This record gives sequence, C-alpha cells and structure tokens, in this order.
Amino acid sequence: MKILYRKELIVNGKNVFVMVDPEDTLAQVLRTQLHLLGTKIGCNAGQCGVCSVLLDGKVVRSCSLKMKRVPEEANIVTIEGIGTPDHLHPLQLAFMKHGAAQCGFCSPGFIVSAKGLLDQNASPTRAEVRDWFQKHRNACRCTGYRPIVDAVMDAAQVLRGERSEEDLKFKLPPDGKIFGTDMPRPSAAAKVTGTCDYGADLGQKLPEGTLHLALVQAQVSHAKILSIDTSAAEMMPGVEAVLTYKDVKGSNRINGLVVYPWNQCNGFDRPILCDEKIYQFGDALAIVCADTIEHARAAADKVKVEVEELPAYMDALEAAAEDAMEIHPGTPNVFFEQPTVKGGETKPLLEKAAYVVSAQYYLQRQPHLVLEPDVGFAYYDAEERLTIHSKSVALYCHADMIFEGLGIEREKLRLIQNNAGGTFGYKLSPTLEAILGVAVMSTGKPVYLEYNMYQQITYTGKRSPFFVDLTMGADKDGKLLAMEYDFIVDHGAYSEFGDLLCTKGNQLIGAGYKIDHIRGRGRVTFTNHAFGSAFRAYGSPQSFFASESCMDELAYQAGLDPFEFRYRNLYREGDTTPTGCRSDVYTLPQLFDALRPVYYEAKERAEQESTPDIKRGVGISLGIYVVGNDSADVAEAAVELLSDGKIAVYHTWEDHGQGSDMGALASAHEALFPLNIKPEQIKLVMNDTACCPDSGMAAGSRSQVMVGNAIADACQKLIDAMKKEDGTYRTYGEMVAEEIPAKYTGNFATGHLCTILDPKTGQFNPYVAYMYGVFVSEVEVDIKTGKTKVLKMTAGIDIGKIANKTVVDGQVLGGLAQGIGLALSEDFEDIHRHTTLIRCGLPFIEDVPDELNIYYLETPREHSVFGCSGVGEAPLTSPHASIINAIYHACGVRIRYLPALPEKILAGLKDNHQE
Ligand code: MCN
Ligand code: FES
Ligand code: FES
Repeated sequence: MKILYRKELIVNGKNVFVMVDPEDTLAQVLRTQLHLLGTKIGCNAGQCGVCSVLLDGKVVRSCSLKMKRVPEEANIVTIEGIGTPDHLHPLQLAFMKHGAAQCGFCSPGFIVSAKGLLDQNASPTRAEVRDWFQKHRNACRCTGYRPIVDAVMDAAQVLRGERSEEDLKFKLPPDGKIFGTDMPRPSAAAKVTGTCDYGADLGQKLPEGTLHLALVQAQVSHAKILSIDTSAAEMMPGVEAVLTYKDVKGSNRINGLVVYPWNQCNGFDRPILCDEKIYQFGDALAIVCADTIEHARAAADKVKVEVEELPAYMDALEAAAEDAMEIHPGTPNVFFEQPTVKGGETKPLLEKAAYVVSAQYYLQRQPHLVLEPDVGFAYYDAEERLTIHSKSVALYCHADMIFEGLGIEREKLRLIQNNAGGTFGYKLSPTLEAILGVAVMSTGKPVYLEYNMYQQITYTGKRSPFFVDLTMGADKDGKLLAMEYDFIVDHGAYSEFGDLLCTKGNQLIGAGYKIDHIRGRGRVTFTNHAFGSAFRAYGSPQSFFASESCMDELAYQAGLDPFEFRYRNLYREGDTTPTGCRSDVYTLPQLFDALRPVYYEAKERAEQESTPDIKRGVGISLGIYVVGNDSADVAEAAVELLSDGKIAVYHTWEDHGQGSDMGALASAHEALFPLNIKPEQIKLVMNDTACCPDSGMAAGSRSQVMVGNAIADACQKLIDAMKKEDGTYRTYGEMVAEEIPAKYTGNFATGHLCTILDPKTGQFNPYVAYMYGVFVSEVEVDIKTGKTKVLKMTAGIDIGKIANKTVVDGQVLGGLAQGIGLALSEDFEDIHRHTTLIRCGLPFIEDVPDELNIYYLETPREHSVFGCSGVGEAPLTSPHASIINAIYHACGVRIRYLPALPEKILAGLKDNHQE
C-alpha cells in the first residue's frame, strides 16, 4: 500500500495542493510535480546548495528535506518566485553584470540564498555574505566566489535605494562595439532566472514511453568476467530490456584516438559494456531499460555478475613494475614513451653546476567536482539519425569515437550538446553517449540516463597523476644550465588521449625559462584506477608543480629570492621552449615586473604578521599553456543572412560554462561591424551536428582563437558577397534577386604554421599561440594543526586581446580557486572514501580568499584575427605551485606530494624540528 500526504503549500505566492509521497524530498516534488525546474539537483546530499529554496523565509536545501517534514501551508520561494527574464530582480541583474553565473548551475541556489540573507540583513558586509554562503553550503566550481559576493553587494545597494537598477545593466558603448566590453553573456538571463534547461530539466520534458536507464557497474577494480546473468532482472516489473555486451552491434570499443604511431596501443581498449574483463571500479557491465527509474534500479540489483578478481594496480609505479600483469592483455602497461633531447648532453653540465636540485614530485588524481552530474538522452530523429544529447564538449570528435563501437554509420549519428553545468574537461571523453546509443539501437525507443553524484565522482575521468623525477642545475650566477627529468603518467584504465598528455609534459616541464640543454623521458601507463580524461590545463598543473617547486628549491639553495632567480632565467626574445621552438610573444618579464611590488609587499607583510603559532608566507610561480590541438588544428563555422535581416552564426563551440555564446557573439559582431548590425540581430545556432559545422572541441583553450577566426572568415565572406560596388550592402531580398548565396562557411587551420613532433627528440613547433600567467599567493599555516589558509592571490595574465572582460575575469578567478583545491584538498585516490564533493575536497567560499586580483597584459597575438590568445586554462597552470611555495616560505616545509593536507605539513614540521 502506498501512502500519500495531501499538503497545502504556498509556492511563489500561490496556494497549491499537492499529493506527495512523504519520503520524497521537497526538491523532487518541486521539480517533478510542480514543474519548477529552476531548482537544480547536484549532490542530492545537502552538500552543494544548488537546490536551495526559501521555506518560511529560511534557506533550506530542498534535496535533504523530506515532504513529511515540510509544514502545512509552508511558504516556499523558488528561483521562479524571485524574478523572470522580463522582470529581473536586482540580484539577478547583479549576477549577470558580474558574470556570477558561468555554467549557471549553482546560480538559482545562490540567488535564492542571497535573497534569504538580504531579506533579514539589508546591509551585510562582504564577510557576512561570505559567512552566509558558507553556512548554507552554497558551492560554486566556476567563479572563484568573488563575483558572487560582488553581485550580492551591488544588489543590496540597489535594494537599499542607493543605486539604480539601470546601473547594473549593460550599456552599449558609443562606438557600438561589444568586443572587449563587459557585456553579460547571452545565456546569463536564463541562467539567473532558472529558465536555462540543463540535461535533467530536459529529461523532465521527454515524452511518455521514454525508457529510464540504470547501469550495473563493477564493484571491483580488476577482474575477469566469468558470467553476467540477466534472467532475474528481465522478469522484474516495468523492464523492457537488460542489455549486455552481447547486444552491442558494433565493435563495443570506444576509439581512444591514438595520435602518435609509436603508441603501443591502438586506442580500442575501452569497452562500451565490459565483455571479458573489468578494468576499473564502476565499469559498466549491463544497462537496464525500464518504464521508470525505480523499476530500472530495482532490476539492476538483480543482475548477477560472477568475476575472478585480479591484482588491482592502483598507481603508476605498481603498474609499471616488471612483474605486473598486463591490464589490457597484448599491450604493455607502459604503452607510450616520449623522450626530449634538446641541446647538448646534460650530465656534464649538471656535474659542474654550482647548484643542483634533484627531487620527485607527485600531483594527485584531481577530480573535476562539477555540480551537475553527468546526464543525457537519446532517440531517433525524423531522419532516423541516432540523436544523442549530452554534456559533450567535443561533439564531432565523440561521434568519431563511438560510431564503430556502436556499429552505426557515422552519418547516422547526430550529437547535440545540452546546457552543461560545468565539465572542466571530463566531457572531452565520451561518458554515457555510447551507452545511450546502445539502448536506443536495441529498444528503438527514446532513453534517458542520469548519473548521481556518486557515479559522477567514481565513474568519470580524472586528472592523471604524474610522478616526476626532476633535476635542475644552475651556475653560480643563478643561470639555469640544464634539466633532466623522467616522469610517468598514471592514466588509469584506458588509453584515450594518453599520448597527447605525455607530450604536454615534455612541452611544459621547465617551460618559461631559458634552458638550452634538456634530456627527459615521459611515459604513460595503464593502471586500474579511474581512467584519465582531460582536465582544464591538461598536463600543465603536473608539469609546473614539478618545475616550479624545483625552481623554488634551487633559488633557496643558491641563496636567491625565488622571484629574482626566476626573473634571471625567464624567456627573453628568441629563447626557445622545451620543444625547441620560439614562443609567440616574450612578455613574461613584463608580467613579473608588474607583479614585483605585489610580491615584495606581500613578503614584508608576511614577516610582520607571522606569529609563533601562525606563520605567514608568500610564494610565486609561473604557468604557460598552449592554445589548440598539436601541430594541425582546424575549425569551421558558418554564417547566414536571414530573411528578417538577422545573421545566424552556426558553430559547435561547445559550452562548458566558460561562455562560448559570448565568445561567438563578440567575434561575429566584431567581424560583421561594417554591416552596422546590433548584437540582438545576431542569432547563435550552436552545438548540433545536424546543422552546425565542425568547430572542433572546446579544449586546449583553442576556441576563441580557432573558432573566433573561423567565424571571422565566414563573416568576411558574407560581407564580401553583400557588398555592392557603391560600398553599401545588399539586403536579403537583393541577395535572393541576384541569386547570391546567403550562407558562407569559414575556416581556420594551423597546419602550415606548425611542425610535427620528432619522435626521437620531442622537438617541434606545435602551436600558434600560448597564454602566460604569473601567480603570487599569500598563505598562513597554523603550526599546531598544519592547516593552510590562502589569504590572497594575485595573477598576472597575458592572454592577448580580451574579447569579453567579464568572461575572462571569471575564467581567471575560477581557475585560481581550483588551484587552491589542487594545492590543499582535492583528491580522488581512495575509491571508497573520496566519493562525495566534500570528501573529495571541493573548496567552499571560506577556502577561497575574497582578495583575488588580476593584472592583465593584452599583447596582441599574430594569428588571431582579433589579437586574442586563449584564456580558459591559463589560470590553472600553476597557481597551486605558488601556494606550495608559500607554505615553504611560511614554515619551511616543502610539500612534494599533493595535496598539502595538514597531516603532511605537521609531519614536515616534525622532521624539520628533528633535523
Ligand atoms: N575569451 C576572451 N578573450 C580571450 C580569450 C578567451 O574573452 N582573449 C573568452 C572566450 O570568448 C570564451 C572564454 O573566454 O568565452 C574561454 O575561451 P577559450 O580560452 O578560447 O577556451 P574555450 O572556449 O575553448 O573553453 C575551454 C576551456 C577549457 S579547455 C576548459 S576545460 C574549461 C574552460 O575553458 N572548462 C570550464 N573554462 C571553463 N569554465 C567554466 N565555467 N566551466 C568549465 O567547465
Ligand atoms: Fe541539494 Fe546539493 S545540497 S543538491
Ligand atoms: Fe557556479 Fe558553474 S557557475 S558551478
């Protein structure tokens, strides 16, 4: 017997009666019964605040509140009750102005929470705003929190009548240009009003008859599969089908897209559904398709899997050992190796060097910790194409990766990106796309699959840890002489993008400094841990953690200030990168000059403010990242003059949350400027392979340069076609009358500007642009607890011309916050413990200082039509290294294995004491 409660609630000012299961949560009822989809569900465990609503004036996390606890006639305010796109509340306007909604998944929760604060305290201080969000556990992975506090402070002023709402609105500058301004991104209004539908919201709008999917997943990390028995599950109520590898029509392998022919694996190692072996915890073994999710899950529990466990290699060193068994039989565990040979022999130089540091550095398996768990759905469209909606940030690439495995013609596959609540790169790998495909191809019906946060954390890719053995040597004047390294990448269970990751290490260890003589080796190994996927700044946090720590150690050994030691060795005009090519611009000395006062003032402050119990310190690091795909990148976009005079821009510049809509709009508006059109006359048609050309993946911070250029090219072609002899432009009608096409495809390719990797030396010129960052961090270390707090961070950034200031600020601030997590708390090592956002070390607002400052140098880049370089990854290249260096400066403890947990610092203090 199922019991329901009849409840009267006042929701957004309206009295409603609902008949509810008392065990259901308020979030479920709001979303599924009242169709208020602005309230999002992230962790579903009271940890992230994205589900916040007001209940009788108090902020509550609706995912954790069962309906039996919701009082009769409770007054509930959701984001829909605060404002609408036509009537925005000052909080919503201020969030738009400050770019406080990037992916926007946390925004409804933050805005509701802020409303709760301002209702009871009209004039909060910044500290009170921060305390409030900490107390209510409002988490954000994108913004670094500062823009959110800025927005609340501005909104409070408006609500107090000290400023007008108009102040918060964007005004077109007199020249009519939006490029380089702080215009809010086009999706901002939808994000701050909760009207932006993400995958799970669209899932609520799928038609009846859509099948719900539940996965049967591996509970061990390495095993032989003896049998999978689905018979009991098939008999369960509501079950349409229980699918295993036997139901996959194609090769059942995802194509890992091997790049370099000397890679020892062919890239076809990841099964869609495991057949012979389990390679990592969480691997998908079977899919249950049922009429409801409850039925699907109940049946999934009935699938019987018999396995023979095998030794699980949970780190690179174990897996690379001589006696380790092959994880993928027939392929050695260490499947890729790349040497670097630059300049002359390094041994004699290091033997003669006045100062030498040799040490091992380890950067951990950083989890992405997005707030929106993975989600997608699929169906056959009117042209009988298998249509897959997901968070993919590599639409065309994913089609290439899954079509053979599914056994479908490439042209019969259509991929669409849903609005994504952050990916930070994990969606460079297909996650559930192929699983959805198998389910549609087997049942012929629409299907829907969402992961919960546990699945998101345990069964999506992670940043691959690097063990780096590094030696750097300098002469008596503090000039670098030579570098040697040997690193091994723990790439987890599958090979995809592993060779590319390895070559990033070769490109970035020691980058930024003139080092004429390098001998190095990078290797990549399979392990049985979570598969390695892309993560913002792919390969650079690992590389710079090693070289920026080593530089610091060398500076102290040489008796030089770490700032000065770096400064002496920075790239100057004509110096070459570790892969032996010129850099695009040589502005690191300027960035250092700009941050010099910040650094020395901070040092002085640290000395003055340190106490015996709380030690303060300052650290510096530099970081460089590369723009685009190695050696030969291509992007396409198209524009079309429409009959109403608007111009459509078609592209697959996927949006993680970084702001691809803004980038495409700013680029198109700038390129179309001769036509004198307004931003609202540009229509963005995005991220559907059926109608948008292949702009490439939103990775490698390539899109502003690559897709921006392709858009500009298409716009120029359209302008040329529209131009009349008298210099005026044809209307749509005139184009039709004169039979001139109204649609043009533009492209940009870098192949002719780059060279390819020399397998013997690792030398090549892979990119047309780079981004540069210098990071200064101030920390305090509590000597009694070992806990580190970051007090202030300053970033000096050169990313070329800025297309949109608000977006770029947001990218940098968010990257710094992720750097704090990387330095101090984030990890996915223990597959049984690191299973929630909090246990994985997600930084909350109290962990990120309010003082985050940015200094920009806008050195125009030659190969971007607009003078841009990329930005997305620059701020996560090495901020963590500056924090680790600051810890050393504060208390003399050198952390070489991240994260810098309090117990490691306490152990270091103890060791220092004993020495
Ligand atoms: N931009 C700009 N001026 C420049 C360069 C870029 O205004 N000189 C803007 C662009 O218009 C775009 C944004 O900055 O809106 C990032 O552009 P770009 O650096 O070209 O990077 P991509 O668009 O290719 O984005 C990918 C990059 C990567 S690789 C990851 S991972 C990432 C990231 O950006 N993941 C993110 N930023 C993220 N931000 C959020 N909120 N969420 C993620 O998951
Ligand atoms: Fe409710 Fe995270 S706190 S979804
Ligand atoms: Fe906060 Fe993305 S904007 S999680």
